[in-house]
Amino acid sequence: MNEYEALFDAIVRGDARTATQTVETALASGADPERLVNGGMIAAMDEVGRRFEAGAFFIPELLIAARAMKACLALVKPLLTTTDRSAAGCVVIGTVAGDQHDIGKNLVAAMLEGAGVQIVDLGFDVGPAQFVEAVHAHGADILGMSALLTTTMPAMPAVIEELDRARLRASTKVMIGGAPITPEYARQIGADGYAPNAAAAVKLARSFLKNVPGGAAP
Ligand code: B1M
Repeated sequence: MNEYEALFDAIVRGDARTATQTVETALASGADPERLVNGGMIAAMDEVGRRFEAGAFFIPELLIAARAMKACLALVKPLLTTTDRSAAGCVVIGTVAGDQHDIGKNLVAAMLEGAGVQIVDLGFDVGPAQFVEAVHAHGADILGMSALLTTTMPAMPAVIEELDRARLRASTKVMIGGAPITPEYARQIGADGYAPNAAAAVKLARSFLKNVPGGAAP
């Protein structure tokens, strides 16, 4: 079993100790942190989701797998730095109201931070007022929302409406993501962009920050 398979296996089993040891050993022998995330960790969470859907896993298995994933993510987070750190700007980010899934959002936040962006992470189950107050308080350039449940997707347009009411819509780019989100949905609710994964989220944020004074170079 190679290091990616070992990591995949440990996370699916919810064995945080083996998973973190595998990450530490792999990093010490020069493994690419992004490959560990994409090749081992995310693939493992997808498998956990499949087993949950098939009725083979229940909430406790989801929780212990998520705990193992988070412990591994904490180890690679400081290493998720892009070589180009010129994307100055501020992003307020959170998972929308009613939704507790924060692993993907944390990954996006870590990658953005690694790209030199200031991150205000509001956590999960974040309501419209909290998002908008944070944008106002930090003078954020971008508001980022994550949703993993089809039932919490409608919380996204509610945040955009609140931003509009606070007269902050024109000065704030809105980017969204999460497993059930599509580019069509982003267009439909009037978001400025959608990213399917953390690397694409960094690209999208950089494209928005091009026009910010002191932001990413064109
Ligand atoms: Co839940 N869950 N869960 N869960 N869970 C899913 C999402 C589900 C698809 C599982 C399934 O049935 N196959 C399903 C949703 C079905 C649907 O809505 N159609 C589901 C369900 C049903 C539920 C509950 C309702 C179960 C129940 O109680 N009966 C419940 C809801 C609780 C709530 O939120 N109110 C629930 C609970 C949980 C746990 C708490 C146990 C745990 C979350 C722990 C945590 O996050 N702290 C959990 C988990 C772990 C999952 C799965 C297995 C894994 C999610 C994950 O972390 N993926 C998930 C199945 C799956 O997705 N395969 C599932 C890895 C992560 C890196 O990917 O989050 O997609 P992802 O993020 C990606 C991209 O989407 C993108 O970039 C990230 C990195 O590449 N992205 C963005 C994300 N946010 C972005 C923002 C951006 C840009 C890109 O810009 C701002």
